[in-house]
Amino acid sequence: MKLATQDRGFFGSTYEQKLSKLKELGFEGLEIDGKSLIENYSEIEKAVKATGVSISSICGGYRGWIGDFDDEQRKLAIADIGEIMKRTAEIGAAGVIAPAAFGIFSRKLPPFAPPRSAEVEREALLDSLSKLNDHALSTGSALLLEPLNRYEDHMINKLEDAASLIQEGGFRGVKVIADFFHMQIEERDISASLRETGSLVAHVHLADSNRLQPGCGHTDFRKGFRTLKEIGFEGHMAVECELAPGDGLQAYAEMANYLKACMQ
Ligand code: LER
Ligand code: MN
Repeated sequence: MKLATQDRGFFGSTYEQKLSKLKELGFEGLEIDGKSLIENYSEIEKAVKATGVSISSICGGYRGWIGDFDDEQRKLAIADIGEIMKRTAEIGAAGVIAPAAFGIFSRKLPPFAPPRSAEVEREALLDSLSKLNDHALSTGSALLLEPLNRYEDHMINKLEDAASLIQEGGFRGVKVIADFFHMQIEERDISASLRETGSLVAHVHLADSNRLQPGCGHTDFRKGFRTLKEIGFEGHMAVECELAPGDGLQAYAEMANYLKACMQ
């Protein structure tokens, strides 16, 4: 298992500066968005070669959502992610992360009932996943399907929701990303859910229970990491969190020490 993080302004302004700073802090990968990957591809490729730090994964940087209510927006998401996947495979990242949607509807907030039936939503998701599975297989990349908590999405909240869609479609190019922040809200037992999802878990997001940096909340990372090891997970775990007030670089140095201790 390797540590990665999403980008921060204080890592530097060029990709070589960013990746060098991450190496110094004890991280092995950087998660970036798809637009940045496409627009800065040759700079990023050079920086990866020069520093030996990888681009772990791609998150965001496309239009619409794969489960968008608006069919035109859903098609844009499929087309954009397909384009991003070509570069994702080339740079050696695990895949492109996509939730069903982010922030378009929550069953826990008024008006409580989404505009489409569960059957229609599932059909739309299966259609998007089938097309993205083809893109993933033809580019050698993967779609990393991300369950989000109930306040951010109403379609895929648990690891088993993502796994069930993948299994129904037999999508070999679609995997699951397990985000500790969402899991501590949605899963009854994080370790049991990780075990059940098994080899479909291809990427991880890290934030503590309050979405601050790991070590600033009450999530049991030691237990979760032990389970990830048991199921043979060897990918990147990318920090995606808010930072408690204070010096950012200092927070990153402490976080790296804390996470490494939890991984032992
Ligand atoms: C949003 O809360 C989140 O976890 C992101 O990774 C969405 O892709
Ligand atoms: Mn996430």
